[in-house]
Amino acid sequence: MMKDLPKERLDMFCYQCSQTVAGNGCFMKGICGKEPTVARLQDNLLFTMKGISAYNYQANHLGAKDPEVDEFLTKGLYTTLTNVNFDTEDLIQLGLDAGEASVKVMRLLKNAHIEAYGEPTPVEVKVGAQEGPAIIVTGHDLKALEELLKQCEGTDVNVYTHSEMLPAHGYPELRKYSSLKGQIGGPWFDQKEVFSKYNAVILATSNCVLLPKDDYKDRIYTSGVAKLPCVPQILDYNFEPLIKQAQELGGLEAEELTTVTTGFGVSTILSLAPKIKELVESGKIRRFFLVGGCDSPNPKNSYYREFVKNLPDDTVVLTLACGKYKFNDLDLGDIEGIPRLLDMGQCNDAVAAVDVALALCDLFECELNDLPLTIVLSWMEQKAAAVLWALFYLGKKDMLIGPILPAWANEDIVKVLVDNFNLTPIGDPKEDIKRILGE
Ligand code: SF4
Ligand code: SF3
Repeated sequence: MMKDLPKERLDMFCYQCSQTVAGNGCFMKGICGKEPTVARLQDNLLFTMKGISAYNYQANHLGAKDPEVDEFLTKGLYTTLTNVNFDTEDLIQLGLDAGEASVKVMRLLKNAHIEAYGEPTPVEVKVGAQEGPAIIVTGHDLKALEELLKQCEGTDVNVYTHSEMLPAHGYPELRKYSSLKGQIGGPWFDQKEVFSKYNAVILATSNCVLLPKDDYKDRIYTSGVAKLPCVPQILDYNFEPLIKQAQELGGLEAEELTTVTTGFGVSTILSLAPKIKELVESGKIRRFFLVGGCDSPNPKNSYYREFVKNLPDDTVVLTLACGKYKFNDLDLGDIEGIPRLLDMGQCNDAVAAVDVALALCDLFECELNDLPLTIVLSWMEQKAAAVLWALFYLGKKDMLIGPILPAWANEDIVKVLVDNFNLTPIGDPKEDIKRILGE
């Protein structure tokens, strides 16, 4: 059994060809000559490409395509085939090329979202149930949400966002629908509890859907790429069965509401550029932090709440993706009208944060790594690898990453990332803040 294998035999794992050891798997250098670091860099490339594919899929569904991204995915996949590429240096370069493709695909998707729904603007979203029949939409697919909202108009069905769907409220052409009522729940992993608790129909539109519990498996649907056993998948955007079932369920009872703010687009933030410049130059804003990525139930993820909570008042936090749920209930106040917590959207909106950073570089006439900006990432799944390599491709150094280092990175790979980018694992939040601020 796996658990009885000595640790040193798990240097790598590959079972992609018939020469694999004992018909089982190569746990150390394969008979083909593949070294553990090569095997792991191939895995890294695969995981990064899976992330790129997720964003590409969403962009393609909005009619946006980039042949260079498609070309890279084909080349990258072929590279990981048996006996094609044994070159460590080249596989690191391919990781950076994947980062470039990742920037391109995130930009493609961001532009497609803006073209379809307008640029996000800040909005206060009601959190909690309001009276009436309800559909809760989770995942990343704004197109599925739009089609559902259109079909709910003129009915008594309320639509709520969950997890990565929260940023939808920021888009003017989505929030114009009166059926878009608010937000229920938090990050992806609370879904079993939340979907059990609320007597609503659920639509899961992308990754980060979990196998349903019995108590809601007959009122959950998927769309797009998401699929669950014995659960109907809507492939033609015809959401009539969901609307009908939501009405039959009878609806939710009103509960006490809270609010959360999202929707800080690049234009909104850059409209504040002259004020930001003045505040930075007068020392009233000391540093910017981009704290974002995936949330997970790992207790180590509480680091991110503690980190944000303990930041001094002269710092500003940009955030995105579901990692924000660790701290987006905190009231961080503002610095002379500039909010200290700016939610920029979904994980793919990392490119919007990059655009803000590059615009700040222009404003302060400096390079990316000279900007008073520290990136603190949390990762859970493989889209985060695409975002991480996008940031490496852009040359961003001194990032922190947690809650753990990616398991596919061995010592050799970590050394490359530390030597070239000074990538650092998260530690103690207060100590990390002191070190970053040079206190
Ligand atoms: Fe083993 Fe190489 Fe075949 Fe992978 S490709 S299973 S490392 S022999
Ligand atoms: Fe979250 Fe999946 Fe990564 Fe899109 S919803 S960020 S984990």
